[in-house]
Amino acid sequence: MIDFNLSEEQQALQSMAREFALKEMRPNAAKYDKGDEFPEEIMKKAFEAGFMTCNIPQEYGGGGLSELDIAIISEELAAGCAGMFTTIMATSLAFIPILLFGTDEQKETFLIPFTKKKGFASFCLTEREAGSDAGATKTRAVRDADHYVINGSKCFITNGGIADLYVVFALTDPEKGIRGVSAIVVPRETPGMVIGKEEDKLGHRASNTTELFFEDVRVPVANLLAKEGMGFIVAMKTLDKTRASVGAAGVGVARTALEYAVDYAKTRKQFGKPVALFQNTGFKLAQMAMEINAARHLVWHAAWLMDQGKPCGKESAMAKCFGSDVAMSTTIEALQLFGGYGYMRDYPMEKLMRDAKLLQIYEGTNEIQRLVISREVIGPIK
Ligand code: COS
Repeated sequence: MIDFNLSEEQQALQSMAREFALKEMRPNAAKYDKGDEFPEEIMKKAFEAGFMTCNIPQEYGGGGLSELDIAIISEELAAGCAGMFTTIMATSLAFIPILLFGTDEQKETFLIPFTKKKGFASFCLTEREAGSDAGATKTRAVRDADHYVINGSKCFITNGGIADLYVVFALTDPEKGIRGVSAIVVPRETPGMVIGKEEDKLGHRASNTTELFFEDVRVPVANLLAKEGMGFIVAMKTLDKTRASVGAAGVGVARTALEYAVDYAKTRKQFGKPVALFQNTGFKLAQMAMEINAARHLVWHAAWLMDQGKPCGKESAMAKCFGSDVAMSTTIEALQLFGGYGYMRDYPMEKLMRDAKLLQIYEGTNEIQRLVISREVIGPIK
């Protein structure tokens, strides 16, 4: 049975997230886009509203929301400000390896504190030489009695400078390559954790992105997730789950661009009439609306598969890839519709376009998404 109705609870969540985005995020988006200041107060309110911990099960004090619920919220928050959304999403991304592979004790130790007090977390996979080729990790974790000693570095880490907890992917057995990577939880206060420079980014400027250095960072073996050598699988399974929410963010960014474009087209007059009455404008708006709807359906389908416990790697990659491509094309077209005004910082269009770009890059570039999809589409070759 197919049902496109949202439940009453989902409609309430959607309204709450939309109100938060419109009241707290959107009016402050331009201010934090300058990148001089972190939106601490807004994040505090996001924590109080439950957005930061909504993917943590209720038994550990979180919201216990379904993937579809999270997709609905993600669209709304990203429609408010993609940079602020990224801070929230990156925190829940780092919870997922613990949720999927942690023991009960690890979940209690690492997740419950986040439900009691506002905090941020970081998923630390990418390195200078290990971006799309995520298995090429060089960071080392060497066993020393009942500890691991971690040395190496990570780059482009969202929340790197503000996180209280890091999930770090490091080689425990270099001989084994991809099968020698392990996932280890590192609390912020561990000696040897060095925060590198904060990146000056094109978009998502309300979010914090840094390098990280590990200098003889000692953590108990109890912080290992799953088993030694399972780190790559931990990372892949995590990304399978989270990529759809990047697609949802793409829908949110594109939807905002369309809303602004429709308003502008109805009020901007040229050649004696509103530009919305020119067929070229109408067709462009129709195209945007069509693609946004298609992207949302891909996102919701991927989320639904996850909620059913069904395989979702391909569908999650499709949702991420299509949703972020739609965000890019919609923001470019919407900016064009604004003409010269669209190019000016006084108007919201150029920020939306800059924000859309990162959605095509992070959590696996769209080229990687196409690789993941194509491998499944083609299947084994004899
Ligand atoms: N779920 C479970 N297992 C998976 C998996 C998945 N989604 N994807 C791969 N694996 C397993 C494979 O089955 C394989 O296991 P075996 O060795 O037992 O056969 C192993 O992992 C290696 O997989 P594969 O051969 O496909 O690895 P590749 O090096 O070809 O890389 C890609 C796979 C490119 C998909 C991966 O490196 C990737 O996703 N890169 C992008 C990383 C990324 O998203 N970075 C963003 C930063 S994090 S925000």
